[in-house]
Amino acid sequence: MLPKMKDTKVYNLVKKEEKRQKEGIELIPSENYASSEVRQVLSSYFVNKYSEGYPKKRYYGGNENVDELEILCQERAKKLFGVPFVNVQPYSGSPANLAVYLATCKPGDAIMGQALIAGGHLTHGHMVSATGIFYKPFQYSLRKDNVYKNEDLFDYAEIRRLAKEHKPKLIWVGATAYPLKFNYKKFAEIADEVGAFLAADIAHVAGLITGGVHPSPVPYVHIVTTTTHKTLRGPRGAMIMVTNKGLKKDPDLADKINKAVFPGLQGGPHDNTTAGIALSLFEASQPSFKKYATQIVKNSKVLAKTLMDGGLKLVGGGSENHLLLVNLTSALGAGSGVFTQKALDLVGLTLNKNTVPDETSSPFYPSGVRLGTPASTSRGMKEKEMKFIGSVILGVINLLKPYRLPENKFERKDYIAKFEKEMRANKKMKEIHLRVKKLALRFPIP
Ligand code: DSN
Repeated sequence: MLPKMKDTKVYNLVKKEEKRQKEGIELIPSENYASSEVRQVLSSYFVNKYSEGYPKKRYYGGNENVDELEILCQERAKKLFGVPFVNVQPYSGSPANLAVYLATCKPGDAIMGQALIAGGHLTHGHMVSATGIFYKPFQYSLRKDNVYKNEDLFDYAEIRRLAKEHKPKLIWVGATAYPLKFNYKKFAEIADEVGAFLAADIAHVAGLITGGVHPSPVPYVHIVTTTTHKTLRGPRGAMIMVTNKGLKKDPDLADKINKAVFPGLQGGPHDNTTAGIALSLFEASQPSFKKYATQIVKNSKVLAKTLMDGGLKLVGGGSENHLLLVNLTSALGAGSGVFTQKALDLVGLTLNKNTVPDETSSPFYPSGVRLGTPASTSRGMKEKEMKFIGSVILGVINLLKPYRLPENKFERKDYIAKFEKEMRANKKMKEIHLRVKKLALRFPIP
């Protein structure tokens, strides 16, 4: 409980956000609820400390407790993921990934990663990211023939061709919008053939890996990066791991990663976050976490089936992890992700509009939505609730049938404002919202 504060403005915003989270259902697949213990250590006295450097090698005094904490956090991460080295200081996923470039490449070197539009991440070489500005990206996409089948969606022949042609120093495997399991071995064969470092960005699936329901990239890749706040359910932060294979390729790799994080990119680590990560790694090593990870996938599969039975088209023909990517083009037309996101927000279901691999619209007006089950599963929701959520989504989408994204770009803003006004006034939407709120309140957040 937050005590009353003199600064009523910040206090009221915190309370409003608390109400929003409690009364709605979070379906953004990269979000989750950290435990109340994790939130408590985030506001512990560790928030006050400066600790540039690494354990036993700091630039400031008074770090005896921080040293012990960071070593504890490292040991837990190494054990949980089965790696010989970890850096737990990156502020979040993007700086962690940039540190990997600093450690393995020189500016201008060729790199490869999954294109953003095909479900990759900005930091895997998108042109607007520092990773696309300072390095030379060659991005791979998904198979061109059919991305709606429940089959591995990567075109390995094409990835191999690109790798052989451009000889990248670094190849990324990992995504932010990919609903199936990764075949890390196949990526490793390609990286090894061209002598590239292979880095797995497991931010989305880290909790599924530690929970034993998603394959681990550790035997196949040289480097692993992850955020700590997605399926892993910790505070907002990140880690970079080096595997035995990575140390074999370059015995100095761990040292290079450390130097890239500090002093290469960052200043003092956020010690309160290190405390939160250490605590969440403890939580993730408990048997209950395996059950949690198993339930995330069960829920995702039920939600996927409910939506597909209702006529929606899902990338990957369903879901094998925590995430679903829906193409709304046949249901609502190209560019309809924005209507779906806004309407579902109004009934208390939060998800995000997203491009689909065969996108015909634009990233700002994409034709899909991305949703997932990590947060709702943390609240204790199971298959029954997923069927309900799926039916709500189908019901809301049905109400959106009369709306189409105007072809004329200049008409879009006014059209969407009018759409929102009509949706807010819609009686059925109000009824659905009440039902969602009733369900949400039955499943408290930590
Ligand atoms: N923003 C994250 C996501 O939603 O997947 C990726 O950084």
